Amino acid sequence: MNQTQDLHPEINALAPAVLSLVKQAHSILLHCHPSPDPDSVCSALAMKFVLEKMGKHAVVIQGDSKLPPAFEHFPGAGDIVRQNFFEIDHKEFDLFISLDSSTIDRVSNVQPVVFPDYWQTVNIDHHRTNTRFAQINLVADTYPATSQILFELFALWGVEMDHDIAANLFVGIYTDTGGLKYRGVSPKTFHIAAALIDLVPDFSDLISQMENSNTPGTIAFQALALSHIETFCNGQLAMSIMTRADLESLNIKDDDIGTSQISPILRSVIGWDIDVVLFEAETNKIKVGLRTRDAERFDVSRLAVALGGGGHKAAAGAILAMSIPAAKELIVEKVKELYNL
Ligand SMILES: [Mn+2]
Repeated sequence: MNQTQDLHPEINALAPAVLSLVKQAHSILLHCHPSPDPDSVCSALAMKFVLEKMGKHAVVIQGDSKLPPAFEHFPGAGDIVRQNFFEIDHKEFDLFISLDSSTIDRVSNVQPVVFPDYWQTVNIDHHRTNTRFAQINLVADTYPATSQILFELFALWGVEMDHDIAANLFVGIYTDTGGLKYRGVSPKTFHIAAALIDLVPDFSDLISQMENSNTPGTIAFQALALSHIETFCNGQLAMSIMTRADLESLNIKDDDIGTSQISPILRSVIGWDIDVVLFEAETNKIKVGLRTRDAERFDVSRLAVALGGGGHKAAAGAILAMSIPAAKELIVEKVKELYNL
């Protein structure tokens, strides 16, 4: 496998600087982003294992959202500290490594995040909308997963892979690529996945446990989402819109909600070029998931940025502090403006 040839220049250039910060550090803080996906959680867990191999003290906090039950089988998940950024003692740490987070409010959106001046900070990510909010920013936006960046970073650091590191990196890559099928997946991604599963003979169980952790509420959410679709812009924009009252009437809990389970169904419809899943997480807190069938014509990361969020060309998101009708109106207006619909 020819890995070094097409290594992202930022990985090559910044690997030594990040390693030297790690070597100087005593205690390192890692986090999961709000509404974490496996790439967020698994890249943090893989990094934690690597830091511990180097003799460092490292802690992963779950951040703003409760760890989904489907992620409890990931190696090391049991040690994730169930606290957010503002519930921990910042003085216990001297290095912060943010993973899979494009903006500082992906660390927490409970209140504005300010890093203590005695921290060194590193931001490793693959979102094209990354705002480079840390001291060292390693952003490889052509990579399909943060976990793939870490695979190459660890190789440059000379880390010896083991089962638990490899299992987390594999799950991160597998899920962020929709099972190795999304754009951004290259022959290299398959080579890396193959190298990882060499160390993870139980990979099929890991994926199966994760994919088969639905609750009756998950299905209720899916049914609700699919029965609340409205289309706009000559049918090219499809929105699934759910109010707090809708969710409460079916007793749907936070754990039951996974917008990613709805998006592939919406995206599969011919003509629905842009898909939005929009629900009221709390009063005046609207979570918005954005997807498209055609990432070249309808780069939804632009829409996400226009809404104050971020993401990738084909998958992005935002959180809006407004009512459902206002959010709906704003999204339609931005879609018309950005894509001339
Ligand atoms: Mn990711």
